[in-house]
Amino acid sequence: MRRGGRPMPEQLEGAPKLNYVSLSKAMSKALRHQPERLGIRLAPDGSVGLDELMNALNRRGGWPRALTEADIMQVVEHGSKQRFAVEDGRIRARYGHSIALDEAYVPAEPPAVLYHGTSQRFLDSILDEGLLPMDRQVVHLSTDVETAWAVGRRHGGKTVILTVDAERAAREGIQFYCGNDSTWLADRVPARYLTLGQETATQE
Ligand code: HQG
Repeated sequence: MRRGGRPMPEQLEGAPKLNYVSLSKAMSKALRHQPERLGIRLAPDGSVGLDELMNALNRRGGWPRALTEADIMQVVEHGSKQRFAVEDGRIRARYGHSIALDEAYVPAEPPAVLYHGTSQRFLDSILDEGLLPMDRQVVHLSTDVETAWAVGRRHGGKTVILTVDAERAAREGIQFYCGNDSTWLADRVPARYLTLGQETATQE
C-alpha cells in the first residue's frame, strides 16, 4: 500500500535507471538482518552512518550506477512504507529486525487498540500460544485494519485480523514500542489480549 504524500522516487535525469525497490530491499537486509554480509557494524540502536551504508552498498555492487546518499534518502523519504529513519547522518531500520540489538526499540504507550493481520493457517497456533516474534525480535502490530490486511495478505491463504487490547496488555506489563505511523511493536502478546475480529474475520 502506498501512503498518501509519498510519491514514487524520482530518477536522476539522463542517468541509468536505479531500481529503488531493489535498493530498499538491500537496505532492509543490511539494517535488519545481515549487516555483516556488507561488512558493516550497527550501533546498539541499530544505526550506521549513512555514508558507511552507501559505501558498503557500492562495494557490493550490482547497481546500474554508483549510489549516492540522495538515492538512499529517496528510499527513506519516498519508499512505500516508513521503513527507515535518518538522524544526525545515521540511518536505522524502524522495525523488522531479526538481529538482536540492545536499544533498537524505545518503550512507548500504545494506542488503546491495535490489529494484527495474518494468515488463517497460523490462527490455531496464535490463539494457543499468543503472538510471538517468530524470526524477528518483536511482534508487529498495525494501527488500522487496512494496514493489518496488507500485512496479513503477504502470507497467502485467507487473511484474518486479530484485534489486540493493547491498553489492557500495556497496563498489565506487556512492553510496546512505536515503529512508524502505522506500525507498533511488542515483545509478545499472550492470547488473552487477542480477539478474532472483525465479525467476519476470514474474508479474502
Ligand atoms: C505469525 C512487513 C504461528 C504472524 C510487514 C506472522 C510488517 C505465529 C508470522 C512486518 C505466531 C511472522 C512484519 C504463533 C505470530 N504461531 N504463527 N504463535 N505468532 N505468528 O513477516 O507481522 O514490508 O515476521 O502472525 O508490513 O507479518 O518488511 O511478521 O504472520 O510491518 O517493511 O508469524 O514486515 O514490513 O511473519 O510482518 P513476519 P508480520 P516490511
